[in-house]
Amino acid sequence: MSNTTSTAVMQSNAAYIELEEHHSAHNYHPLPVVLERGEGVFVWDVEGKRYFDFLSAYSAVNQGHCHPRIINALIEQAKRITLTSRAFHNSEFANFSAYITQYFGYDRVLPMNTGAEGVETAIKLCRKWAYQKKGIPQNDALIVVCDQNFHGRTISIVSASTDPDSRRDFGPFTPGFLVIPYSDTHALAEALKNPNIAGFLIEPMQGEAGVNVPDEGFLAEAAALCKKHNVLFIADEIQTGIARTGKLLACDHEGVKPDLLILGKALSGGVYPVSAVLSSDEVMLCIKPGEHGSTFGGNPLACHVAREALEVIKDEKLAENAERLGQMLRNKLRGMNHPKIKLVRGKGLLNAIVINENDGVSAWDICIRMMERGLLAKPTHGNIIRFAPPLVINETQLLECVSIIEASLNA
Ligand code: IF1
Repeated sequence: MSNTTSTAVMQSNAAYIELEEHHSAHNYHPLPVVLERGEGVFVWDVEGKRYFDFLSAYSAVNQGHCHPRIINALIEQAKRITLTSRAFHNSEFANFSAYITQYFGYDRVLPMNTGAEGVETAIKLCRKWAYQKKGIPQNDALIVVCDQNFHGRTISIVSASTDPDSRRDFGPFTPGFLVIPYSDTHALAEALKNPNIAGFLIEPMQGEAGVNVPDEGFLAEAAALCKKHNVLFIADEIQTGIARTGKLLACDHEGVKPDLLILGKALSGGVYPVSAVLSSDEVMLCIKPGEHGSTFGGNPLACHVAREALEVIKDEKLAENAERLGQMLRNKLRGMNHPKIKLVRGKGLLNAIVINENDGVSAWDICIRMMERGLLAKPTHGNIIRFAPPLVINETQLLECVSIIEASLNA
């Protein structure tokens, strides 16, 4: 109670950090900066300092912070109606369903809120299909996943994870997952010999693993193998989708159309939690009324915001911009030939550098230096730094960011 008054007078980053540290769960280790405002590629901290955002809320704000069209859609819809539940129809959901299925070329959509719920939904759809259409015996369906995957934080999803931090002391786990190495056609072909395999769940580029790009041709080969064995190819494009990698979907780089497509994050431009699973009549209609859902899934506010967020992607040609500026970023980073940079990898504007920490200067230290110089990025898996600015970034801004990165490596 007494803190309500103190929040009003506080101003420094340190004061907010201390307050949060005392009262919130310690399930994150953020950079020591407290943000209070955002616009396009920029965010501002509580002391008024401006930064380039090179994380984009893990690719949720692809359209840039507080995009005026998306915020306007939010406000306009908030004044009309926000939530009806799916016990009744709502006009925005009807419009959104028609819009998003046409946008991505699918028969049907199932809306949810968070990415993890989208993945859970895809898993449930895949299992239903396995029993009803493929004829796998009850409770025997298996889903193949990849080593070092990241699909979210629910019990079933961490059951499919290989990351000790995600799993420790969270058991017992959900059965039904089979792990193979990422980007390994041979391992997939071997796994698919098991007739109880129902689906193959994959990130077309692994985010959490430190921006892992699969070998060229792998996605196309994997999709062909799945087709051959009557196994659903399930793409988790929650992070890679919606223009981030230089195409609308990362699967588009290899002309692959997933049987189940999972979207989240940028589906709302980071304005509101919206996720969705897209699929065919054959798969989607396996779930009947009462068998799956969510109070907030498909709510009018979410649907209106998401439709505008998708329109902005097309109108502002953000996939094209990500492709062009991503090439430029990787060229500039590689061109530095910097002893601190072991490797540069990525596609579009989803990139990472692997830091050489031999001199005792860690990736975390470099992120702190970049923060001091006005650029926010976060290390992942120890010595990897992800570079993923909003896709509305322009060439001048990108070059300024390259200078900040270089100065921080040199400092
Ligand atoms: C956290 C990572 C990114 C995702 C893919 C599903 C989800 C995510 C491919 C779940 C979420 C986030 C969540 C965030 C950290 C983050 C992340 F480093 F852990 F891997 F982005 F790179 N599929 N990714 O990337 O979506 O339920 O969170 O909406 O702190 O857990 P969600």
